[in-house]
Amino acid sequence: MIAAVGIAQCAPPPLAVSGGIVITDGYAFASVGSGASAFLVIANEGRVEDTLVLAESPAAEMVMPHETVVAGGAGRMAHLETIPIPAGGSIAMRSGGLHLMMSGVRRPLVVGDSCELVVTLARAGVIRVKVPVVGFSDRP
Ligand SMILES: [Cu+2]
Repeated sequence: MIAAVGIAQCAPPPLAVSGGIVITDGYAFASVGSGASAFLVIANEGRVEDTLVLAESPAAEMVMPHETVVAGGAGRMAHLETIPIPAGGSIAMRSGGLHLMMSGVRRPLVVGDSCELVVTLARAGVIRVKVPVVGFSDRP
């Protein structure tokens, strides 16, 4: 009980706040070959839906929003053109769900590094965040 309250009160500050959009809890996994994946929690505190329309990173040639869909016991990744962020709601990327797939990583992302991500929202515009690079075992 006490621990749960403590965690809630010690939530880290947002990575970015812009145009009603609040980005928290970002990280990227260490790269494997020229690929890596990155995760953000994007909340929309505004009264109208916003939409993630583009993701980029100076660390990679391409960043694509993906969603892992499990069908018949096998995971498959679907490319999403856009990700709606509902008014008053949020989307939480996680391993095995929504994620940002980085390909053509320019130099290896190593645990302890940080990585810049640039997301563009239809309403809030361009938002830059810096996220830590973590190991696979550091996250569920
Ligand atoms: Cu993917």
